[in-house]
Amino acid sequence: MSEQQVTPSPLPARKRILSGIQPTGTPTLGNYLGALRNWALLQNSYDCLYMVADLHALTVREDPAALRRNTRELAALLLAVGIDPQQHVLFVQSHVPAHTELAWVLACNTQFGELSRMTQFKDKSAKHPDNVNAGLFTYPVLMAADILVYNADLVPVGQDQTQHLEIARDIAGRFNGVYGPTFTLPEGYVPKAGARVMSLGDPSKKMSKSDPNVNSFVLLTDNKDVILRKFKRAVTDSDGVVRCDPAAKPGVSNLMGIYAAFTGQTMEEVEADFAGKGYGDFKAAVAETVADALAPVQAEYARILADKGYVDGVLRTGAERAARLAGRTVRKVYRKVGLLQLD
Ligand code: ATP
Ligand code: LTN
Repeated sequence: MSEQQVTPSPLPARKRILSGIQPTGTPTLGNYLGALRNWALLQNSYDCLYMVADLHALTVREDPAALRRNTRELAALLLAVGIDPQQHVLFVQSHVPAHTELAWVLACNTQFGELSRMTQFKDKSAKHPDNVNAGLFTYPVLMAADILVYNADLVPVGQDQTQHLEIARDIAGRFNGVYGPTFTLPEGYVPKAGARVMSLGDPSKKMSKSDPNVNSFVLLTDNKDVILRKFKRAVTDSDGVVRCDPAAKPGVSNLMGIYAAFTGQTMEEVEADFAGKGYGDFKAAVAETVADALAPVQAEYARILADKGYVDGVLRTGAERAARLAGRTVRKVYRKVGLLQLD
């Protein structure tokens, strides 16, 4: 009897993820719930490229030494939240020149009018009226290049970035229409809970790591005492009932959203658990939950940051792997748009 040779059918190629975070300071609870936590979770189902977006950080004035320090620390923090640099690619944006190379070509295929509609541009130029630079305006083009240069299928981000994703899709679709199929149209992945964590000091604004009011955000590196204090001071209202109503009770609803994002509960379940209890008890419970969830990340962070050589090694390997993938796309795009290539 002859033995039959069974050739295993190849595993279907996994879809690809790309996402980035700016090294403009230590990440907040908003960054964690809106993006970083999902970055870690999605590693089981996708091939992931995660990037520290240092070039994007230059759109606001940064102290050079602080930017350098923040970049390495952010990479360490990404490792601490569970990014696996063996299975996936972790790198720094400026280490892969293909991003800026592609960004120029995409800029020449993006209209002034569509960039003028970006709400982040309007918000950031209002915040820094003395520095409304061209980079702030073309920011979404570089972000589109970050995504398209890897032909990413999925981009996990918080809600504030969905408009930038839309423009990336528009640019990709238009380019494909003019030059033939080139780019994958990326989809956004915005979490159900925690997509838009609001400021603890002003719940009409999103929590942001560059907010000058340090009580408006919880940093991933804040210790338990600080976390308890910040939640205690969080702006709520005077009606004293733990009930979700984002329009009438934005502060309480935001705290409930944070709590639910960690416990996995629905808003109704949170309401039921705190029925008849005051804001003091509720805020303490939110703070405890957050502090307990962050404690293991903080311990890992301290351990990893102590080994600068390890972090830099990860980033060096990551940049090489990313550059190989991205370089291919840039060569293809340069050829398609008619830039002369010598043999
Ligand atoms: P900056 O304050 O410098 O503008 P940021 O805190 O908004 O920074 P980014 O680096 O721009 O942070 O964003 C990293 C990721 O975190 C993005 O996916 C973004 O959508 C997400 N994110 C930022 N803020 C929040 C928030 N308040 N709630 C949920 N997700 C958020
Ligand atoms: N603009 C993003 C950071 C960012 C990004 C990206 C996110 C830069 N490049 C590519 C997703 C994909 C922000 O969070 N402000």
